[in-house]
Amino acid sequence: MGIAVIARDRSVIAVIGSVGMIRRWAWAAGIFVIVLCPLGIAAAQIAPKPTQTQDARTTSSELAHQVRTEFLHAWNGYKQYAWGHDELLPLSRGYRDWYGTSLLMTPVDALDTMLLMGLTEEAGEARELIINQLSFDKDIEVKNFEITIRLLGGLLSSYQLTGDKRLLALAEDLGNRLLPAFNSPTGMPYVYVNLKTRKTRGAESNPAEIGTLLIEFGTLSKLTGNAVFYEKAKRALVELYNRRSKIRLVGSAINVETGRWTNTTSHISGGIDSYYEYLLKAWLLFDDPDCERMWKASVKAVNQYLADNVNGGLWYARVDMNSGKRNARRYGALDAFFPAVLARAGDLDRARRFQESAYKVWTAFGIEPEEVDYKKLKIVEDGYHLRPEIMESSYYLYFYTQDEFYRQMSATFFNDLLRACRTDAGYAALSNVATHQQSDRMESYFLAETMKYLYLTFAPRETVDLDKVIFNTEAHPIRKTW
Ligand code: DMJ
Repeated sequence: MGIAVIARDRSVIAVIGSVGMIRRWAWAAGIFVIVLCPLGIAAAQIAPKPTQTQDARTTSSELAHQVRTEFLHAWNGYKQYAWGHDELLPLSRGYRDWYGTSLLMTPVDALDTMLLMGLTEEAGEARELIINQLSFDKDIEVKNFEITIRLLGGLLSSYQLTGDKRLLALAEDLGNRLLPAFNSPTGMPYVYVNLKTRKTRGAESNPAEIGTLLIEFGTLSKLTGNAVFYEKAKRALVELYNRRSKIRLVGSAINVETGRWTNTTSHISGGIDSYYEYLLKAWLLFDDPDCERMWKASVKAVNQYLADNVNGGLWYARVDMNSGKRNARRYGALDAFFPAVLARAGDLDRARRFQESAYKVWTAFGIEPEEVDYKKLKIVEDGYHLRPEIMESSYYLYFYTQDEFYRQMSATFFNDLLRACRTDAGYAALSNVATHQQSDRMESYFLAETMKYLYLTFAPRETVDLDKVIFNTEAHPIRKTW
């Protein structure tokens, strides 16, 4: 399938006319423009905003339509081969359940994407499946972090979008079952908790798993009126922040019982990444002044000690949290979340520069490897796990700059995904970006995040107003209704 590429030519940008034009464009593209409302989805109240020519509009509406079609292709694969299970196996056409029994990871993760895309029938089917089949009364030991960002986040956002109280009831039940994870001597959560027996395990954790809970637990408090969820997740975040080094950095592993760091390497990559994201977003979502203070001090330290200018590009290195001494020059696919966070915080200059570095990695290899040495531009880990972060950042940058360059980037990402990862049943990760060898995995975040951020980049700006909605780290949109 051929994808048109939008030229980077700001001179073609012109103010266009009326609300009616945008509506007609959206309608022709099969896009259902929706506005996130306190509870439920309202018909669009479209402000006359976009500044595009007819050509750019047509191209982006076509791309939005194609992304939606490809989302459906993957969802239909799930329906056909994995219905009722956690994940589709896109090569063997089977399914995978994370814990031997299903928690409906894919339907819960994908539901709000369907709602945003206007896939009403599919959303209805997924919602019924969730209401009828999802039970957390299971004797399984789950990862607190993953279940929080994917399931708790997904249930809360879908509740806000539909107003279906049964989704909130499921979220509250899940929240109560996860709460014992916080019962450590420091208040920082254990990695695992049994949903039935409430037994916990795993004292060795990291900043991402400890510090990426407040958006979901905090929202649960606001929506149920039970403050305990907010208090526990906030305490965990503060306890972690309080253990920062003298130069205000955190390490990559910490023991939640002793409170001691067991790995002092600092970076913005997997294992730390979304801790920073939640400091910023919890401040914005809850107007929490402690989070504001912690975010500002942390991002300053990251930009002071980790930022690394190499060959004219901005990168973020790995350094020792105590000395600031550089350990390695690595860029990972997960690091690509950072331009989005910087853009949301208003630092468009660093956001643009770091995204250009990320794009350079993607285009150097035709698709993004899991990890590279950015000085030598050499692969360290050669898989691609259908990750969304680089698309997330081009979406934020497009939203805040309206620079067509970012739509062009996202068109490249989409085109490369089609070329390398599409299978007859869905989309597959790659075990090797050079050979395009596919592996039998389609993580639920592919439908929750990767396809959502691609779609939103090409859909009308009003589909989601980034100034009013906070996406959790799994791309579940949360709206401040309190
Ligand atoms: C997702 O589950 C979340 O985005 C998380 O923050 C990081 N890992 C995956 C996507 O790569």
